[in-house]
Amino acid sequence: MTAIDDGRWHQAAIGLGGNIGDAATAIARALAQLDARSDATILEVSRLYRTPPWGKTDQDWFFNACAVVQTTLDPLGLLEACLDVEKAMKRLRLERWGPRTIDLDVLTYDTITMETPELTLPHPRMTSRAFVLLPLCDILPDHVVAGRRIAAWAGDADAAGIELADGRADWWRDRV
Ligand code: PH2
Ligand code: MG
Ligand code: MG
Repeated sequence: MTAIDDGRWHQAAIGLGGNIGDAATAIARALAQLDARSDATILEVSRLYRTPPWGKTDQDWFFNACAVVQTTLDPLGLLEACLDVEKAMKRLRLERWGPRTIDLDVLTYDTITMETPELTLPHPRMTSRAFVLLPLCDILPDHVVAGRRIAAWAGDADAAGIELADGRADWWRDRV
């Protein structure tokens, strides 16, 4: 694994989504749980979006958002922290790409590229998913992934149907 155990702060992007129950509140709580850790701080959160289901289309619409996280964890440590949040929130997932209460995906970590059975960075499908690119473009438009700025990827993405659900800065802080 790519061990970055230097005790210093790194910057990662996380994608969050859900479509069972009150997914907007689930996203807010997941962000608050990550932020409560001493080894991770939420630096910025995108606006909140309502998005049509991607991949498996016969399911409810999702809420989606992205966040920039500052962390001393290494990439696999951050993944574990995300999975811990999903577990603590008793994540319900019925099938791959199907309905779930909460999903946290590590999208980028500094400018690292890595491929392990547990984690591939950048997230291998992020450049084709408008439900990731639009929120990510709110907070990291100039970040380069696979040779292009997020803003460029977002401009090319098929954003059909995607709606703004909450455009307030820090919308998540009063939903917890
Ligand atoms: N997540 C998936 C599959 N499809 N579609 C939308 N709109 N938003 C998601 O977060 C999402 C999805 C698997 O993680
Ligand atoms: Mg996902
Ligand atoms: Mg996931």
